[in-house]
Amino acid sequence: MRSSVQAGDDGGDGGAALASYWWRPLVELGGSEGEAPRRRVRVLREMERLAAAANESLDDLRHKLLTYKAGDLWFPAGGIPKQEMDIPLVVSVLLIGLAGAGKSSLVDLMYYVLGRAGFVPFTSPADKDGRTVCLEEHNVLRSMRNGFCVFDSRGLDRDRMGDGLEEVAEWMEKGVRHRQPCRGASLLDASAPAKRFVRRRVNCVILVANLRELHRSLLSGDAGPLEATYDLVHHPPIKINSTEKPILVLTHGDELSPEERMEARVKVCEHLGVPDTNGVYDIPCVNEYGAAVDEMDPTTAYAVAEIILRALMVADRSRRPKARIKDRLLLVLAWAMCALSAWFAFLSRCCAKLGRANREAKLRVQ
Ligand SMILES: Nc1nc2c(ncn2[C@@H]2O[C@H](COP(=O)(O)OP(=O)(O)OP(=O)(O)O)[C@@H](O)[C@H]2O)c(=O)[nH]1
Ligand SMILES: [Mg+2]
Repeated sequence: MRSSVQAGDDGGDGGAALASYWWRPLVELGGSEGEAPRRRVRVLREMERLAAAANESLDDLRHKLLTYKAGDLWFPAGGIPKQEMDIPLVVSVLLIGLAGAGKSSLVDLMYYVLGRAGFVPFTSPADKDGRTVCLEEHNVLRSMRNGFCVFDSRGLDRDRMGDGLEEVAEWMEKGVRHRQPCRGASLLDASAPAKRFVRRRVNCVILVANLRELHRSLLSGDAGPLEATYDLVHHPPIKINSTEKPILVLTHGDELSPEERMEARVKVCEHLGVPDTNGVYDIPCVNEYGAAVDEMDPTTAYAVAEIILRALMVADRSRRPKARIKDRLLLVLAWAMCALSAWFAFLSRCCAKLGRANREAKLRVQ
């Protein structure tokens, strides 16, 4: 991967550079037209930041991820040392979104950007329509020293959102496991559930949404995709902590014109009630030839690496202190006291009943 591409440098391949720096024509226009000029300027600045960072520090960021160990991004707060925090060996990041949003393509892109791309793609098991059928754990760094994994999931169906949200809540509560079948996938498509794989607690959620579909939804008045995405963004179980907004990845932006792409991002973020730059990324997962975006687009490569870093930060910063033996004993004691009081309540009820029956028998004899 080439990380030294100059921002705005055509490099002899005008088409690729145009796709990589799609927002540049809007900068030249001044970026102040439209309904929300300030928002547009913020997005333009954010794109320039990513382009500049890709130029300067993509390799550093990649190295940081390659050498990451769970807990590296934790920082001390509350006077509790790191060894007393509940830090798992492997941090788990879960990708969720509607069907066809681009989750599996994003996983592929992560392999391209962070690992060594191979001839065989790393996509998750899919059915005949290309839809993922089970949760799939990916070691996107392809390294045994890896401190995190990414779970790909089957997209939720818009017309069965209630069911989908319930399944997401289950993943968040009970954890996720490699090859765990997803709801809605036919059993024939799903591989046999592998009970031996480790169940992992989800430490961060990345929400993937199709920007082109949301843009259409805005224009056509069919609010379905927007509402379904809104429900997912604000689904309480996916909140890792109360202040953090979910990381939002907008895909399929390459299928819109620069003007539409900018307008869609600003309006979609407004509609979803999320900031339009902080924690939101516009990532084309495949290029115009249907191939994964690689060194032709350093801005996207950097954004992919930053998404993972952000997810790991969220995961490491939401650690809780380990339960101490004293706390566990107190918990056991509390349960024992509850059980004892329930037992005495039961006994007193029985005695009261017996006493009443006895009194009635005596009255009858008299
Ligand atoms: N042009 C373009 N196509 C994309 C992009 N992301 C994904 N696609 C295409 O969209 C289709 C669906 O992508 P997937 O990655 O399979 O979507 P998914 O979210 O995994 O879908 P499910 O497994 O059904 O939930 C594929 O044909 C991809 O090549 C993108 O950013 N731009
Ligand atoms: Mg998929």
